[in-house]
Amino acid sequence: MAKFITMGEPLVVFIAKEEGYLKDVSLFEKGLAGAELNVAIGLSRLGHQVDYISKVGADPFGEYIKESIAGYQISTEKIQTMGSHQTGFYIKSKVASGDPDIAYYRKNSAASTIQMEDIMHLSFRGVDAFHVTGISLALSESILKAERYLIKEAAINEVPVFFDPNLRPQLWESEERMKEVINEIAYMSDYFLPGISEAQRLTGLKSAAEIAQHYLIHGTRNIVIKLGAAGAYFATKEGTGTIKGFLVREVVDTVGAGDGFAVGLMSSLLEGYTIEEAVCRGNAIGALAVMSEGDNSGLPAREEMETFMTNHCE
Ligand code: KDG
Repeated sequence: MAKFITMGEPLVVFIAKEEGYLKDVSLFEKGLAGAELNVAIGLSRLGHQVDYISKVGADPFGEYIKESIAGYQISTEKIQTMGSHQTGFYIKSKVASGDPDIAYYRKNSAASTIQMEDIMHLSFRGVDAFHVTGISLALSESILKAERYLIKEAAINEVPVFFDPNLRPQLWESEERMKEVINEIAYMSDYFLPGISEAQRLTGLKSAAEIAQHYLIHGTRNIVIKLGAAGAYFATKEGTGTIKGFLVREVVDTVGAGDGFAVGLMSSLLEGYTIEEAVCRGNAIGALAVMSEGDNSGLPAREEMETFMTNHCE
């Protein structure tokens, strides 16, 4: 089994139990969230080892997060607890279709204070892949600096960097800054994993093929563009292709689908499968993720994933 590193902000999410504007909802269910944490949970469910680097506040949300993470057999050794800052959370609406509304309560959170001193000692020896998302890059200048350092260290140690832009404009000071930083990291990554509308926003280009060319020319080693229900398009040095998506019975909640895709793609590649097979597994776990309400509750154990995938890949 492979060993992964990821770093980011764990959040508590309160999921609305009734449809309507968030201001009107009175019943919420508590859950665990955070893009990098979702990925860590997904990889761990498939039997892989993950080092999750973060910080939480010395508060009930921080305790809940650490206890839940330990319950997923993910080590909490690299999660610092700090008294000076709080744990972030967010609330999410319930919708009949489309993406839910969200409201963040995370400014100056404990995780946003991650800095060079917290990660400088980290070793990539024995690590098989480093996972990065655009959410952590947006949290503060100090975490951005730390992520840049780790990406360079990963490259020195020949550890592939998987980068999901996870565009969250609310977290950036401006659209320009968001595009500038995300593209800078995309050009440095081994696998860049944008959704098609994210990639269009980042480049101003339209088709997946044009977008892929743009990134490959600028230094991105491989790119996989998520096309929603249509599957995903990939471009590597060896070639390009589109892998069809899976049939989804009912879209319950789209949040976390991209994380599911990353889990499928990364785990499969690291297990030695081809890019076509890996994109197929990405599509499968993305589909499973949208059929459940929680940000990571749809991420499958290996047997469930294999059952779902049987007879579905082409
Ligand atoms: O990718 C899913 C995440 O968006 C969700 O779990 C919450 O990390 C989160 C965020 O910042 O939106």
